[in-house]
Amino acid sequence: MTEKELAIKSIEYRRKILTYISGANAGHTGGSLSCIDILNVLYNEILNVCPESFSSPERDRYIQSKGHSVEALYVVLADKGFFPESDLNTLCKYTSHYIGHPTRKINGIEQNTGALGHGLPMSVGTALAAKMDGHNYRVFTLLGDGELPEGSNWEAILLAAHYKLDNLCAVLDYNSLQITGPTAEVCNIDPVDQKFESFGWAVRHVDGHNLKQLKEAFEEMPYTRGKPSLIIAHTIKGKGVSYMENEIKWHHGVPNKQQFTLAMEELNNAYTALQLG
Ligand SMILES: Cc1ncc(C[n+]2csc(CCOP(=O)(O)OP(=O)(O)O)c2C)c(N)n1
Ligand SMILES: [Mg+2]
Repeated sequence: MTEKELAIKSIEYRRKILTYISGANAGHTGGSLSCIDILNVLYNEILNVCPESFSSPERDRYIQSKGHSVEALYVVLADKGFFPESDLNTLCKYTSHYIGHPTRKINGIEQNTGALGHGLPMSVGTALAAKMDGHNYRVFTLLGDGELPEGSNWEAILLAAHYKLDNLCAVLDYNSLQITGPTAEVCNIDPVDQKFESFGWAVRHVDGHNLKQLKEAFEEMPYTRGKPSLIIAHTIKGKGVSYMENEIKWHHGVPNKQQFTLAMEELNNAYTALQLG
């Protein structure tokens, strides 16, 4: 895909995230908008996985540890053909499997997540299994900055380095906010790069909304042979909708009719500007 095509996809995904969250009257709006560029690059440029290969042992694995942002994952999986997009009209409806956190009942989803602090440990196990079984697949996982204080992560960070898992790449969606406030105030994680490095990881910083930087960072992993890779993606919670950006209330806020119209207007304008540019 060209850079422009990828950028257009990001806007289309943002419109869909808001559409389905509004339809369900529930969802994690801010965190989905903050990670969607990361998922766009992963699924359209990096991951060796598609509906036809989803049962292949050699497929790349993506495990979304910050499971609450599942709406971002749903719109990307629908776009890649894992299920019909119309399924998302049932989001969070009684009896629907499309609930507010990832579940393996949905085609394309590798692991149930949502209780924070589980995705990285499962990714470490999956990457270790590849090494032990002689498979070449890679494992990618998405962490939130507010998720990182969960103690289970730090056992996993230690073990990933111990087992030299250079087939593992964790992406930190570093939007500096979590559910109740700024991450630095709730539980500071900085200097997070030095912490990972001291545990034996190789670390890169990128602008988490710059598709080119993201693509290069993924393509160049592992940064050091024998070390797991961490991409610290500096992001903006609510990215793409001016009144949602960096606002804690949009962690799981749902736009009302007027707010939805305004958001769509902004995204439509961005779409038109991109197409003309
Ligand atoms: C074990 C556990 N504790 C608490 C929660 C409630 N919770 C849901 S989202 C969230 C904040 C996560 O913040 P962050 O990881 O920064 O996510 P983002 O900003 O990307 O939405 C919390 C505490 C949870 N899902 N799991
Ligand atoms: Mg956060």
